[in-house]
Amino acid sequence: MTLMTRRALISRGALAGGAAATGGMLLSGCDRLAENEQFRQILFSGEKINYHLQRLVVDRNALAPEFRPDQMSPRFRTNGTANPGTPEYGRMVAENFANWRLKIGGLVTKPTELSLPQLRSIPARTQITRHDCVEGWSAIGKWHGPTLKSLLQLAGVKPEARYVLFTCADLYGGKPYYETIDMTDALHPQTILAWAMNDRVLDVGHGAPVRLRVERQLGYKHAKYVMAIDAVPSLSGIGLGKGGYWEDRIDYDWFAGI
Ligand SMILES: Nc1nc2c(c(=O)[nH]1)N[C@H]1C(S)=C(S)[C@@H](COP(=O)(O)O)O[C@H]1N2
Ligand SMILES: [Mo]
Repeated sequence: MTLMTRRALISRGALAGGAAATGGMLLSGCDRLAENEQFRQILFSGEKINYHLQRLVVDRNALAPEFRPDQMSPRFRTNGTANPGTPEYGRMVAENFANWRLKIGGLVTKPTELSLPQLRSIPARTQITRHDCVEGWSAIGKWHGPTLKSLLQLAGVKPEARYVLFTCADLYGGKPYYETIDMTDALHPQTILAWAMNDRVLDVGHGAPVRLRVERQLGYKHAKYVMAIDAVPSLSGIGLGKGGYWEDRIDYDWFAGI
């Protein structure tokens, strides 16, 4: 719904700007629109209103549907980065992530680093959920890992924290992929750092060694290859300030609630 509305707005804006409204419009139109700061502001303020409206009418703590094992998709495709491909990541894979550490920092009283065995020893949740990508595909998979809430508590998240930032191992234009979620989603019982998928250790394609599952949000919010988790007071100063790689880049909604 929201995305369609915003796409409709985007295409109208592109037409007004004289851009061709066909085929590659979305990207080329958006690049042009990104230069039109006033138009960006209008879109962004609309998104803020939409976010607050959704918060009023939607129970943000409601659970996403969970499925039975026989409903799992026989194939779960990968999307976006399927291998970060950097020398650093290549080394981590070769070492079976023995020297990988998950850094939990920002607005916390005890900045924490967890090895993979440590992360795997934390009580975990298992959930079979549907992943919905904004590009129009869905898949049902089984995910297993500790809740983000338990990790934030471990590090002593401070009350001033309003968002959680995920920094990933894969680079886009030389910089790590990043995403943010608010505290409602961060503390949601189905928001987990998954280290296993479909009863196997998470593979490289789906974000090894850990990836976020934030089940009330669209696919691009589910950061793969998570290296660092930071509790932050606001979104300003992160990337271009809209809270995520795609949000900054092609105006995807920051709030991608489903
Ligand atoms: N680090 C990172 N996380 C990412 C992406 C990415 O490119 N890099 N793509 C996102 C998108 S658009 C989707 S739909 C899902 C795809 O997850 P999958 O590859 O496990 O299907 O990961 C999301 N998380
Ligand atoms: Mo996606």
